[in-house]
Amino acid sequence: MINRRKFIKAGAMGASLLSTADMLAACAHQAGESTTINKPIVLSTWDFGVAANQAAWEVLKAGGRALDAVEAGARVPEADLANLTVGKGGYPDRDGHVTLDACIMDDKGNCGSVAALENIAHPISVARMVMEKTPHVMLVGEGALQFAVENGFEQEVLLTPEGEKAWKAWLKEKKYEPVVNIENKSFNTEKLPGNQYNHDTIGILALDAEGNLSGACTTSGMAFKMRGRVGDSPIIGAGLYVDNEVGGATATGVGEEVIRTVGSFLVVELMRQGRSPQDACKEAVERIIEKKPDTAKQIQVGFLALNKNGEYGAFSLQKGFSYAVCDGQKQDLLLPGASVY
Ligand code: SD4
Repeated sequence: MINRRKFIKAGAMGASLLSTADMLAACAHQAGESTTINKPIVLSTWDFGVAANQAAWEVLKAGGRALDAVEAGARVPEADLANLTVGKGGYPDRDGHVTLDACIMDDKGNCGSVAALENIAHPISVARMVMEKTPHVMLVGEGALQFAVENGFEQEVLLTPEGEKAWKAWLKEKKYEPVVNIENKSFNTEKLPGNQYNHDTIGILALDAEGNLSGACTTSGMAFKMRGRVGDSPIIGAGLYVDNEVGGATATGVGEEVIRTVGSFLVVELMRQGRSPQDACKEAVERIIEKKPDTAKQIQVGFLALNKNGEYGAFSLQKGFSYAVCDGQKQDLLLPGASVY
């Protein structure tokens, strides 16, 4: 349950950080009124979140489950060959293999995950099957592939000619250096070796008409990563966390820093203590800066959060992070606050 006293305190202390919706909610709490729940609603990271939200919204507007909505949404960038950082068409690791990471979490605390999965275009659906058909949370590599094939997923080549070309160009210098704001469409990627896209992940959070939350996260990870490297995206608590009593959070950016700070779990726990979604995301970003100030200057990390009332917020290390929101009234692409770097 959201702690009322702390919620009000956060409203008073962090006024400049709060959205109008947060302020109204805080006032309503103060006056002892009940807060109107903004549902159904779906949020997704980055510009491509708009298309993902549209697919998720079809499920939500028909009264469907948040779990089905986030899976449907995540499958959109996974299938999009123009998306170089999620699913089929994702950039390969330094040895030329496209390896995918994904996880999903429902309103009952169930979760499923796959990491370093090859040859399967929809890792989010395999992750859901791990959740629903096995006693486990996570399957990796060969075992994840075996499980997927046994359950009817088709194997296919995920490396596209464009991905191969970029990888070969990257091999000339072999410089593994995450580039800040590479996701930003206005950034001139032509200047980078191998036209290098280093990161972009879809994290998607939904609250359905029944008031239940779910989330999904899927990625091909850092471009040209070391063979076997797994980022935060399939790690429950790092790339994604959902607690149906409180809210959900997801992360994007350099996964190592998100894992080190257990970022999404941290955001949800801060919301449990009464922080607004935006304030919780900001605190998680600040935790990364505190722990690794020098690294923080070089990288991008963004958090996105949704609470049980349908209030949402985001924050990133660097400017350039975007997220999409769809709640029936609006379908917006928003640019959240960023730290001062
Ligand atoms: C990773 N977090 O593998 C992912 C990459 C990402 O925006 O989110 N990029 O570390």
